[in-house]
Amino acid sequence: NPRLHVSLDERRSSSKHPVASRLFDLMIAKKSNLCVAADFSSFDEVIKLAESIGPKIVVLKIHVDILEDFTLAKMKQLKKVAKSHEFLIMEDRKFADIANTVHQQFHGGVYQISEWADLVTAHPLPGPEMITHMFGDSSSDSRDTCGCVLILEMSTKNALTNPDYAKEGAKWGLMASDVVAGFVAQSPPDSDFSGWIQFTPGVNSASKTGDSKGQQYCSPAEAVLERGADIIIVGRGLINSSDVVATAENYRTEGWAALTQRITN
Ligand code: S5P
Repeated sequence: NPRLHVSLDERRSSSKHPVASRLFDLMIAKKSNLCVAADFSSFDEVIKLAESIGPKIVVLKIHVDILEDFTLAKMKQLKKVAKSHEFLIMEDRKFADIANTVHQQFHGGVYQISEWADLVTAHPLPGPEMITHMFGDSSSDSRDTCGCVLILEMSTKNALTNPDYAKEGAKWGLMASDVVAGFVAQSPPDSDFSGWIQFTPGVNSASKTGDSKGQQYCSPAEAVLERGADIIIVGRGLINSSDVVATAENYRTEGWAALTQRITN
């Protein structure tokens, strides 16, 4: 797949979504393709982590619905940290309903996701109309401030996201280029469009097997060189380590070296 060897500068200029362009800029400036999954139940702990590893990451991924102490005031605090350390916030909501419902889940409720998320994940399962309409009509402000990240393939054992599903989802994602900034996958998509960004979760340097509950792991180098990851998503491999800053630096170095090697080869 030629897309894998295109420079980040070139990819930035072919990107069709402002959030994808911003993310390419951050990757280049910070020499980082690290996204950390801050899966804590305490928002204070998420903020503390973000303050310490902020300079090393380009995206902080959260699951807002596992936070026991969520308030919009604390989200404001996290947004401040994101602004000063220059990283994006991804809400891993994995929307998977009809557009009308997803639209309400995105803008409404207690979490007000559209107020603060730079990126939000969604399954292509409900079909292309959901993707096109999830943020609202084509004049909606959210289209410029938030990018959809489509879950084309999952990292788990026996996932139903087979190659046909991923291919169809990728096709729909490409048709909605004003909504979709990237995708989550375990292998590069068929398309050679290089303006969107591949996120690959299931990355852990310490565990080659998985978590005994279906999660499967590979190393940062394997994710980038063999699976096509532009950005590696690291959760427990980092957040449970005793020195998160040193661990973040290790993942950043290894991930970035692999990406540079892939592009120049
Ligand atoms: O296929 C997927 C998609 C995602 S977004 N597999 C995943 O594991 N994820 C997310 O990545 C998951 O929800 C979690 O937040 C993170 C992986 O965490 P880890 O602790 O296993 O590294």
